[in-house]
Parts: sequence; C-alpha cells; structure tokens
Amino acid sequence: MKELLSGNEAIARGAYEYGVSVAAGYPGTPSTEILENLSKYEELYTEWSPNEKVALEVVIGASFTGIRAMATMKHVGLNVAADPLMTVSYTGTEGGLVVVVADDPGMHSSQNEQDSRNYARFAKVPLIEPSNATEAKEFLKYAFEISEQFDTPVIFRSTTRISHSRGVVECKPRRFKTRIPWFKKNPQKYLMVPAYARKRRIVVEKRIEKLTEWVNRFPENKMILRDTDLGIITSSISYQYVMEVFDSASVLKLGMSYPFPDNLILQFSSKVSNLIVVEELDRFLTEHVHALGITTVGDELVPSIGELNPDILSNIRNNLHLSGVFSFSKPISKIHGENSKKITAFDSDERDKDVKEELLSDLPKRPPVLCPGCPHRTVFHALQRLKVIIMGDIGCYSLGGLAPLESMDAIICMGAGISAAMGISKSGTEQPVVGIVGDSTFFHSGITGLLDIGYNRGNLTIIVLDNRITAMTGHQVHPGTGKTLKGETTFRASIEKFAIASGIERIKVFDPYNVAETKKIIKKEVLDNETSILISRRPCVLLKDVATLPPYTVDEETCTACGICLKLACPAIEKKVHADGTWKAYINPSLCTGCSVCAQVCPFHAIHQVEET
Ligand SMILES: Cc1ncc(C[n+]2csc(CCOP(=O)(O)OP(=O)(O)O)c2C)c(N)n1
Repeated sequence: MKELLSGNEAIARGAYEYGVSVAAGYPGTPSTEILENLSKYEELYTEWSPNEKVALEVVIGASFTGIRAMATMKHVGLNVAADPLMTVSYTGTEGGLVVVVADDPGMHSSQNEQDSRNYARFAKVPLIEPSNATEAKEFLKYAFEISEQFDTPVIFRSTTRISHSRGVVECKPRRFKTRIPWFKKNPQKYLMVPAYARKRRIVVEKRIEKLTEWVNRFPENKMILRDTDLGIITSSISYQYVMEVFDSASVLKLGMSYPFPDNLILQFSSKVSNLIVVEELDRFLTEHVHALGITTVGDELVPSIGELNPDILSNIRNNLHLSGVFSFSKPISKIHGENSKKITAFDSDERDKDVKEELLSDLPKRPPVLCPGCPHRTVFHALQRLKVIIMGDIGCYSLGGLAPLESMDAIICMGAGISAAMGISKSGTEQPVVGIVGDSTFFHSGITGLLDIGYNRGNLTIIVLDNRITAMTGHQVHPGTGKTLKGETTFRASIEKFAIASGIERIKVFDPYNVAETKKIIKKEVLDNETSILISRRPCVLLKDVATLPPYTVDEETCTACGICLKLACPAIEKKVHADGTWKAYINPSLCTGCSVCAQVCPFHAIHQVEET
C-alpha cells in the first residue's frame, strides 16, 4: 500500500518491516517522531531512555541476543552516546544494530551544527544516507543486512529536510521472521578488556578493508551518466538539489558514503571532464576525493555552514560558468600519479603478526588479577556457578571476566554494565541477567541506567561493587566517598537512595567477606523474578585506613589439593610442589591480608588464621 510519509515515519516503517525487535532513543528534533511512530507497533519493545548513551547501550545489549535493534537520536545525542559507539564498533553485534542519527544543518532547533558523518569514520563503521522518505524506509533493509553481514553497527544518517519532508512510500507487511533471543557467550568478542580489545582492533581494520571493497558494489551507490562535461559527487538531501538544478550533469550518488567507495569515485572521475562535490556541512567527501589525487572545481562555492538549497546550487552553477573555471570543453579534473591506485596500504597481516609475537613472547605470563583481599572477589566466586548472563563494566572488577573467575560476559564502556544488561532483559530472552558496576562507575553513568530500569520496568539484578573509592585509576575520591579532591569532608551520596529514587525498592547490602551470605543473596536475587539492586560493600583493602589482619596459613596435613582455593585467583595462594610431584596449597604470608575468604571456601577446613603473638 502506498502512503505519504515523512522521513521519520518512513524510518519507523522500515525498522518495523525489516525486523527490528527492540528500539530505544531520546527525543530531539529532528529525530523524535521515529520512535514515537515505532512505538505504535505493539509487538515491538520500544522505550524512551533517560539519555542517548543509555538508549544505545540498551540496544547493544538486545542486539547481542541475535535480534535486530535500533537506537534513535539527534546529532548532539550522538555525542552523548559516543562512548558505547566507539566500543561496539569493536565488539560488533549478533543481530543487526542500527544507530539512527538526525542532523540539523542550519540549526532549526539545535544548539550547534554537527556533521555526524564524521562519527562513521571516527568509529570505523558504515554510514548509510538516504536522500528522501522512500529511501529512508528501503535503506533500513540494507542497514540491517550490512550490520549482520559485516558484524558491525551501522550509522543511518538523516537530516531535518529528510526527516520532515514527505514522500510516497510503499508500505508492505513485516516479512522478517522474528528470532528467538539468546545470548551466546563469547568473551573474546564482547569482553573488551585490553587483551581482547587489541585483537578486535585488528578485526575492525580488516572489516573496514572488506567494506571498502564491497561498498563499490553497493547497489545504492549509483553512477547516473549524462553529459560528461560535469560530474557531481553527492549524497543525502544534496542529491535532490543536484538533480533539480543540474539537470544534465552526470552524478555519482552515494547511498553508503563511508567507507568511501574509492574505486567508484576514481571510475566516475575518469569519465567526466570536471568534477564537483556537493555536500552539506563538512567537506567529508571533498577531502577524501582530494586525497585520492582527484582535482575538483568550485569547492569554495559550496558553503560548509548551514543547509544547502536549490538557490545555493543555482548560484554555484552560475558562478562556475561566470568565473570561467568551469568550461564544458576544458578538462580540469585529473588523477595524479601513484595516489590514484591505492590510498592506504594497511597491512593487517603484519600487524596481526606483531600482536601474536607479543602474545607468544618468552616472558612468563603474568595475567592481571584482583589483589589479595580484594572485596570484589567473592561476588565473582558466587556468580561462577550460576547460569546467568553477566554484563560487566570497567574498573578493577573487570578482572572478574578473566580466568579463573570468568564471571563476566561483556564489557562495553562505563555505565553499560547496567544499561546493556537492561537491553538483554528487554530482548525477551529467558536467560537471567546480571549487570555489574563499581561505585565510581555507578556515580559516573550508572545512575541513568538505573533510572531506565526503574522507569521502563526492567527485570534483572544489578550488583554495585562498592569499595568506597575509584580504585582502578589510583584511589580517587568520588561523590560516594564523602571527601573532595582537596580532602575536605563533604556530603556522601547514597547508592541506596538513588536506587529508591529510580523506582527500585528491592535493595540488599552485604559484606563480601562473608562468603555464605554473599552467595545466598546473589543466588536468590539473580534467580528470583524481581528487579533488585545488590550492594557489595567493603572498602578497598589498599585504602590507607583499612587495617590488614593476621595472615592465613594452610594446614598441609588437612589440605587435599582439591584446588578450590586456587580458583579464587588470589595472588597470595600458590601451589607448593613437593619433591615427589604432589602439591599442597600455600599462602604467601607477605601477600595475605587476612580477608578469610579462602578459609571460608575450603571444604576441608584446612586454612586457619595465624595466631598473633
Ligand atoms: C568515560 C571513561 N572515563 C574514565 C575511564 C577510566 N576509568 C575506568 S574504570 C574507572 C572507575 C573505576 O572505579 P570503580 O567503578 O569504583 O571500580 P574499582 O576500580 O574501584 O573497582 C575509570 C575512572 C573510562 N574507562 N571511561
């Protein structure tokens, strides 16, 4: 059925037809109506999130379960969501993940003017640019397919004119077979600690290489060959103005403008005598065309501030004639020597080799581990046996994702431990979900995720590892410590009160040095069908005013070498190998802080505190 839809309505329709299951956004002109329209389809999960960062993290979590997901925002919103965007580029997705961003050239209703195309290059992800409402709907099909084919988020860029202009759109039924959401654990892909992120960095580069080749064949990157005296490279709404004003020139229209389709650009430029790039805002395409060694004409005539319109383009056309720069008989566009063949020769195999060599070096491996006496340890020990999805975050506790604790399935960016977990819970999977953040991370950007859970009724468990300090970066104070940078006493913000204010009433606080209690609370809350926030509270053992207790020791007679204490990954616990090859656990007294956790987990009661003399 044909309907007259605005660009935003068309994007919503496209998302529906092409299989989106979860969508989240934050309002802002010119993007707002996309989510408003999408929310009318009852079978989809849609939400207004507290901000764009949370929205993107929610859909990232959802896409990890294999379903299609989409975030919507205006251009300034992408600044807010930049942190997850930059890292989801590394993790990639499972189900298609599309980030719709609507720019506002001319600042009709914005505090600044930004060209979001730069984010595609910045994050090394593909960029799709429709030029009208019809394309706005149809291009979503490509966006989701490219996302899944190349395992990448895709930026889908609109502008005020596209979002708010109407066009005839053919609406069809939703033909997409809805998938069953299921999170498959794959820490090498989703757990972005440095060791894994370095490997994914190479994957990102290889992906962009593949896309750079593929984009030349993208069906919506089209050459429209007419008069070859003048060729115009363009995309987005500028394409419409070009077609109106330059009725006989040849046109290269880019529906996918990043990565740049180099071969197509070179091919097109060789077919025309003069080349001009017509683009709104930044010289995103122009600079790349120059980098290819291609000369263009009339760059100075295309304004880089505000919107283009047919009048500006008529002016450009007339100026090209009047200034004599533009002559239909004189070829100005030419390709310079070597540059024209290949612009960058990124040898990813070499880079790969370097990383492998680094990993295989002869030095004894000393993987990072939680400190002896770290209060975070028992929480991971408790989570180890539960069959749950654990969305982690960044802090000392990220180490809980590595062997032998291995109790974290994903790390994206600060705050995502909460909101990506919310996205998993909203995907519809039956797997229980836990989100983990530290106290500093909670105050940094966990609060907005918590608000989302309370407001949009998430069903999951959040654990805040409250060690009363920003430990990982070197013990900086934060709003929950009651101290300022200058050491003055100040108001101490309360995690519990934030939880209550966010609409989460089930709050449990426990001491992680009490292993039995920690295990009991975590197990019950994780498996219960209620949303709760658990606060594991004990100051970092390295804080100046935390006294260390007498160390623990192993009674070799009682130790059965079962290895359970070793699984705590405490650097103070070692294997003491005897001459006959047998071994017993051994606690290094100079490292032990006397936390007692190993003594509590030893099933044979072989670990005791050293008597103080
Ligand atoms: C946006 C951003 N800012 C800063 C950092 C650096 N950083 C990583 S984790 C972290 C805070 C960790 O503190 P907390 O959450 O309390 O965990 P802890 O290390 O104490 O276990 C900081 C500041 C970052 N990764 N991202």
